[in-house]
Amino acid sequence: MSALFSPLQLRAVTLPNRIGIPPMCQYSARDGGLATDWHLQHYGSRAVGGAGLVIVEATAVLPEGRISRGDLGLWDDAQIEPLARVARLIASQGGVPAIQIGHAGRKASVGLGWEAQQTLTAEEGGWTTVAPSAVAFEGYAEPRALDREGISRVVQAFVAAVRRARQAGFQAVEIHAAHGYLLHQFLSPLSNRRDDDYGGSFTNRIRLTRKVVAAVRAEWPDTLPLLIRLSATDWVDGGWDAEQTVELCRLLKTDGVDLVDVSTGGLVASAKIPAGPGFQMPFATRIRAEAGLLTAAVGLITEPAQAEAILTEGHADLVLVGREILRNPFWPLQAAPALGVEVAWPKQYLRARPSGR
Ligand code: FNR
Ligand code: 531
Repeated sequence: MSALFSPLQLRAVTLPNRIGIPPMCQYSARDGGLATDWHLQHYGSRAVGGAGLVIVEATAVLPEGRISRGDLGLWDDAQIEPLARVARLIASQGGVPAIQIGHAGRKASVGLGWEAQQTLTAEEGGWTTVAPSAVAFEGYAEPRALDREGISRVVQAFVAAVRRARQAGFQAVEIHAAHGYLLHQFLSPLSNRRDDDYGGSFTNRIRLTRKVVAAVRAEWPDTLPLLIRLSATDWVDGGWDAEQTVELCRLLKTDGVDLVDVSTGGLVASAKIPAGPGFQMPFATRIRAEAGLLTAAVGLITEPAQAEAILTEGHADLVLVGREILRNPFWPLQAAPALGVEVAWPKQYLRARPSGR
């Protein structure tokens, strides 16, 4: 057997293998956050392709928390059934359906991924963004600092969103606290200039993330796993860094987080990120070793042997393969024989199996 094709137990949920698809915005929602046929084919084909965990893209807990007008949402009950179709299709193919929920904060209200990435004016359909402080992301509009009522509204919106995610049939939920979005904006001293108990010290800057985790954990069934995605570093001196990430993860373990999905960056547009094969993996290694939490490694993982080694060398418990699976939805089915493993093919496609059977 290979490590990559061994199951992973997360509370009452069993991933059939260690290959996950990380959340990747499709900017294809209609009418204010509703999933479409695009999402059905996009996620369905990749579930057919054999990924053990399929994490649906960043889904906004509030309309103003969307990155763009094309973002999915879970702020309204009408959004449940279109997403339930996606979750059912993923599960029907043997994959575990998960969804990432988040709030874009000061990085909200921009164009679709292939359009201009700057804050849209009201005439362009944009809105006033919010953040811990009135500090703009480079090149974006200045956000409004959230007051305590606004913070409480965000926490409650995460709770309502995971309740809807459960109704939609998702078996895991991932809190988006990475990539320079709202929760990360509170974590980093570069964006969080507050002088109340949500800003300044490490304890204050992690307060909102821990509040959201605690509230979501209390709402999400105890039998189901809770994941969080963190940016382990801002890649900027004086920013959020690996030491603070490890310290936060030690606390998140006590808060009931089951696995940390370890990314980096997104807070500072001009940060110099040393991207390369597995470049974020060392952070997953550290969290796994020093915080005693399961981790997912992600970032330019494209080869079966590379993915297998990440697991066998103890760097992470799950490997997330993003753009490579955009290019090739069937990457997992093709990775198996490369590692000497026989995996079940969809019956409809058996005659296409490489062995020609
Ligand atoms: C992403 N990524 C991303 N990350 C996240 O936390 N939520 C999201 O919704 C998205 N959306 C998204 C869209 C697209 C088109 C891309 C390419 C990426 C980041 C993604 O999950 C992953 O961390 C990176 O792509 C690095 O992994 P790969 O692609 O090198 O395997
Ligand atoms: C790509 C990205 C990856 C890592 C750091 C910063 C940015 N992003 C992230 C996405 C949106 C589109 C591309 C999200 O996290 C929602």
